[in-house]
Amino acid sequence: MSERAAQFDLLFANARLATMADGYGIVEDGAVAVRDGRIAWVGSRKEAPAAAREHDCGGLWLTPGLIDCHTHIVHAGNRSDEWEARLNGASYEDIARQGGGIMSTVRATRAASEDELLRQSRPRIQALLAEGVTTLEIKSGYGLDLESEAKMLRVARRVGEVLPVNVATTFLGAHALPPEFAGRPDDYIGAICERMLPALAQEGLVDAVDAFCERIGFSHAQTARVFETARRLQLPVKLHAEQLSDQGGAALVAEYGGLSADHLEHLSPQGAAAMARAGTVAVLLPGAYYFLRETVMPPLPLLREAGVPLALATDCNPGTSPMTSLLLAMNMACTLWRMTPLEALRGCTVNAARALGRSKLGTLQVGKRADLALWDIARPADLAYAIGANPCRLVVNAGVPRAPNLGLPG
Ligand code: DI6
Ligand code: FE
Repeated sequence: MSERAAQFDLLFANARLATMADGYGIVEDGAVAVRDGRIAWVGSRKEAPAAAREHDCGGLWLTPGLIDCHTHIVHAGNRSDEWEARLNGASYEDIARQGGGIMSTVRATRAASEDELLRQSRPRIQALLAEGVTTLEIKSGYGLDLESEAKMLRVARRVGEVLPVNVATTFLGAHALPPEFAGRPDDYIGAICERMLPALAQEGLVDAVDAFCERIGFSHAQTARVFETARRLQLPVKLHAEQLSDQGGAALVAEYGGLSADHLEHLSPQGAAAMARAGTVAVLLPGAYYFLRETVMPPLPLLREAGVPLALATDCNPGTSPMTSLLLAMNMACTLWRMTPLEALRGCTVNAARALGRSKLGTLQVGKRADLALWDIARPADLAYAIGANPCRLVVNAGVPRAPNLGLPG
């Protein structure tokens, strides 16, 4: 081995690169060298350095690993029973009277042990990982008491230990009002601010803080109280904002320098302007839009005009987006909303990294974490174009290659 060879651990050679550094950032006949889990060199194969080992990419397309920046993927049970009942004519009231909806997921999640929660969540997460996802955000919000929220967040941390994925946790205690606080939402917000969030932050379980700011969730003023606590604990914030109505949530989260405002179907021009000024990312969630048969689209022309970075995510949850495919989210965003395939791919790479505040992720550039995905496609637009195909052939987590299906049968 020459002296130069020792400089790099592994060279991914003979690949077509979509670096996503600028636009698609295409490098035909490219190569990526890795050292200590980080990208150490990117360029044309002809100039590629020697490395201790070399992986021949066979002329396939290499992109940054995909990032799902908004999920509720750790939860117990599902709600296909309610969904079927509704399709057979049951009303929301019938279902609510039977204790259905979000509270049925809260009951199932509270009743599950950590092991059981992990066991049920694992196949959903593996489905994402099989499609090239290397970073995943996971929210709490189906526990709604200190012990159960801690359990969800510990399981989220364990996901990052037992599976090859980088996990960002988000505390979403202000997701729904737990039955113990019926009729007393301000008291529940008090419990979040005085007891729950400080304790969970102390245990190192919280990377960011979220809330559901909506008529059926928490008010602007209640959300602001949660954000004040987050600021005191030096935790970044994000928000489920303007999903069903305009509550001024986007401007509120921007005021707190928020990482992202998510959903945004009912965003106002003022909200978009505030996001642009603060650098708050718009995380769009086509799975929920589709599953709820929404008709008001997120205002893409407004967001583009204002210069707000656009990200996409699955919103994987049992009530409004039982979806475990980020590639499908890309297709839906292009088909339903006329996002471009370039916007969709940037939305699941560089802009999703930004929505998580992770500047070391999301592009193929020197110094970034070597999280990569290798695809058998003709061009990058194919990732958003195909419906139900999985062209992922190899995934790399911090420089370590793995089979997309983790080597599991089937
Ligand atoms: N917005 C949603 O669409 C989901 N949560 C949220 O804040 C719904 C979650 C559920 O129904 O379980
Ligand atoms: Fe959500």
